[in-house]
Amino acid sequence: MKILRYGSLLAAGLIAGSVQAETLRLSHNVGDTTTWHQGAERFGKLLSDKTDGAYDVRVFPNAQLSGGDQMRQAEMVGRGALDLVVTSAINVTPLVPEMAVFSLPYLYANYDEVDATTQGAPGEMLSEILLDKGIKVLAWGENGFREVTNNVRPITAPEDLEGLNMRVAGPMYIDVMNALGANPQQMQWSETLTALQQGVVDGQENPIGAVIIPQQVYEMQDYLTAWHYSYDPIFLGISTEKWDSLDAETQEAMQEAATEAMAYQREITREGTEEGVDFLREQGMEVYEPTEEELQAFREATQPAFDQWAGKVGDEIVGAFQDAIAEAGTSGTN
Ligand code: X2X
Repeated sequence: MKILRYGSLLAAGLIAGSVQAETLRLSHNVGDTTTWHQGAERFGKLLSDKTDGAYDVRVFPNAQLSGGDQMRQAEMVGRGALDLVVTSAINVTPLVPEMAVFSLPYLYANYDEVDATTQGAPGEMLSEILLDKGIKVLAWGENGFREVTNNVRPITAPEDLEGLNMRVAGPMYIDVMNALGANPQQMQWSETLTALQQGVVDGQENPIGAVIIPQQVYEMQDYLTAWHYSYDPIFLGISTEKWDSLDAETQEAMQEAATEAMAYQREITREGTEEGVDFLREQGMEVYEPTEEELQAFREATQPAFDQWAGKVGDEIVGAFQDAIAEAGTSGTN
């Protein structure tokens, strides 16, 4: 049915000599070497294949379409000014504070726990809220566990962060860094590499596979601590205005393309992260992997920020996440 329909559309267009794919614009806020970008490109390819070329997705990196403002993308998609977005949860917290739930410090211990929420009912709760804001979440992907890097000293305990100038992405991380005694500064990702290079800030925190390696953060940072302090999912979303204008078959093709593309994106991100620590060491970074006791010290130090943000998210959502996490158990690997 689907093939027939697009096939006949295509044939009609060919006869008329006017086959015009509809172009959809997709915005994301990291560079074109990242797994975010690869996931977005894969989505475009799959959508085009599944609709016999009726749709063409143009991927714009580095938040170009929102004037370099990574937090504005979600709001723009919400009001239909952008068709599609790939962004991470933390970027949506100014619009939807509940999105901070995923990134609460030390909420997750491993990927099994992550998947029990992003790929399950708890993730749906957030999708529902986003739908009310005009954003339909098609699928969840992965930015990853955010690891801290800096140029001053190895970080093995909360005290080591004292006085470091740290670039952070969003409001919750300001509170987390303050709890740890650092001097946080909110900055666009697109401006961060230059800021690190010029020593405007001492450090930053981002996931290894999705961002640190593809964006060559190791070229400008000496120390990394794999403290897994906060998880950050990404999602592929479409404006509800655009979604509602599509017929059921196109919606189905798009949903399939998104699900497959984000599964691929999660896979390559996890692979990149797993191989990443060795790679970073080869590049000359000093990588520190904290012991369980050391992690506990970071967990305790960040507890006030957890409590404060759990309050903003609300008991119902935090409880649903914690229940799903408890059920997933702690037997997985990180
Ligand atoms: O800005 C960041 O640090 C990034 C790329 O991880 C996010 O989009 C939150």
